[in-house]
Amino acid sequence: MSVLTRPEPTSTQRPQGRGLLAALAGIAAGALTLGLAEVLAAVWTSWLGSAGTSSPLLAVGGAFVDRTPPWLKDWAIETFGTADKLALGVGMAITLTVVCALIGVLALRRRGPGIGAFAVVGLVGLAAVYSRPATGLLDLVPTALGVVVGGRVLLWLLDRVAGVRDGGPRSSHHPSAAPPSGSTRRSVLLLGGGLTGLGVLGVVAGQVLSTAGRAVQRTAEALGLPTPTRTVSVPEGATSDITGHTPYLVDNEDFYRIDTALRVPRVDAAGWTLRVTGLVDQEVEITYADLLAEEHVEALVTLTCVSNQVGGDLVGNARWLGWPVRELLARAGVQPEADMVLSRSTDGWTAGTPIEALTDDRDALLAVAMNGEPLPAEHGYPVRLVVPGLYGYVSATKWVTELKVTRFDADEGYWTPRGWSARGPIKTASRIDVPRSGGRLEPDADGTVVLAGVAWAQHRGIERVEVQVDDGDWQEATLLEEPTVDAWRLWTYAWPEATSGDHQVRVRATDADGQTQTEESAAPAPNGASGWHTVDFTVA
Ligand SMILES: Nc1nc2c(c(=O)[nH]1)N[C@H]1C(S)=C(S)[C@@H](COP(=O)(O)O)O[C@H]1N2
Ligand SMILES: [Mo]
Repeated sequence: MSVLTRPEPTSTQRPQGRGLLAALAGIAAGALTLGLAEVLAAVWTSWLGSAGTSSPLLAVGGAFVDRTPPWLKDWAIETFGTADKLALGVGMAITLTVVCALIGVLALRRRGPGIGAFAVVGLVGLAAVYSRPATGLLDLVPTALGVVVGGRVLLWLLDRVAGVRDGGPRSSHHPSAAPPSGSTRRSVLLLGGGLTGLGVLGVVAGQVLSTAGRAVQRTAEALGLPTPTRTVSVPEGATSDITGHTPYLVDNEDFYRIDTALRVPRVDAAGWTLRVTGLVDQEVEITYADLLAEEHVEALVTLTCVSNQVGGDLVGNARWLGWPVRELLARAGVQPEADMVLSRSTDGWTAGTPIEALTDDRDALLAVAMNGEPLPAEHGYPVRLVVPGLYGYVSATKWVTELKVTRFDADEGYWTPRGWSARGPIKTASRIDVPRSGGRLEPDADGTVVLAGVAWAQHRGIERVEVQVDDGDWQEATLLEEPTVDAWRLWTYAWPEATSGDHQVRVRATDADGQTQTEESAAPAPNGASGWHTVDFTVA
């Protein structure tokens, strides 16, 4: 296309190429805003020790997570599994890029509304930061500075874009066509790209600085773990050596992780305290050293997430070391009208646990160690709750700092107003590990094929597991040893005279109260999935 055949651009009719440059200007301004804010926020939290969230990215993400409806949460966990946080990050990056690009284009045409839109996005970020738990006015500084600098950069870049004459790269071959302002498409591209890169670098640096900044777990290492007054061991007969069969104890590195924390809280045990408040005779506050001085016990407890789908892997078993919660509650003196404990973590998340589950004789623990190691940061260092028999969302508070003794009609845990039941006893469930869906099994010399899996009905125990191959009769599986009713139980089933070809297998468990899992399938919301896990496979 030739410059000569086109009308001279007027103030309302600009050359097309400028739109793209303006979009780039918007993206660069947005990236710089975030880069600056994230670096400042990292410094803010580690130097000033702010307990709040000053990072605009974390704040917006956190505010979004807090408002996620149950169906979206289910879908995200089903689609992305424990990579749901990464997916959220990618989604946010795409959205922000598009919004900033549009703002750039708008600002090129109409300066006032464009800058206004930029300010509005900045205000949304500020509002998100301010809405986070434990956040004060000072936490707004990184984002506010970022927005001011980003806004200026946007104006400055737009001036360069406006100075670019139509004709683009060609003009560089004709000295006479050089733009009077001295900016060329190329120079604006370089500037925009460079500033975007700088901003992205800042965002990355912010994340690195804020996670690497503070060393944790030093206190645990210095103080050492308490020696349990009661230990547990896993009998050999609780685990199988079948390839693909879940191990009785899940390694800390492999243990599922579910929480609303976009960045794992790094809590310094030296400054940690746990307060018991609410309907108690006297408030009690203990330090980490106080806690370690108490008589700890070991317990095997299987945690389960209410979002676990039938056959899913949001379930894991570990050996926990902790002090029974009932001892601490007794010290505070629970008043008779109380029926719930609202436990709160450093990041403001809460769980509402029926008080009986914390005061009866089960091993409800203030846990400090998992499988013989201080709690990993992801699993709640320095201290978390572990309560046999209840889904994690109503019991397993990580980074716990407060136990408020209260009533179900006065308080509710984090997930309750978001569409989940106030009470969450774990439903009896069973899963097939071998074969995997679509898997292929080799029969042994006498034509037997071995199936294997796991079943759980925490605090009740597993009495029976049955499998059904194709349309055959239900057959009883062999149950491995069950050292405690608070943890899952592994099972195996040797299918004799397996015929080669395609098959389907289903599993169902019966708990020690005699209740068999229902076939009726239910989604995780509001109180846990139900149905029989079914797997298609082939026998060679
Ligand atoms: N502070 C905090 N604790 C929390 C959560 C959370 O979002 N924040 N999620 C709970 C849920 S829903 C589950 S299933 C368990 C998971 O514990 P894990 O990540 O150690 O497996 O932690 C519970 N404790
Ligand atoms: Mo959960």
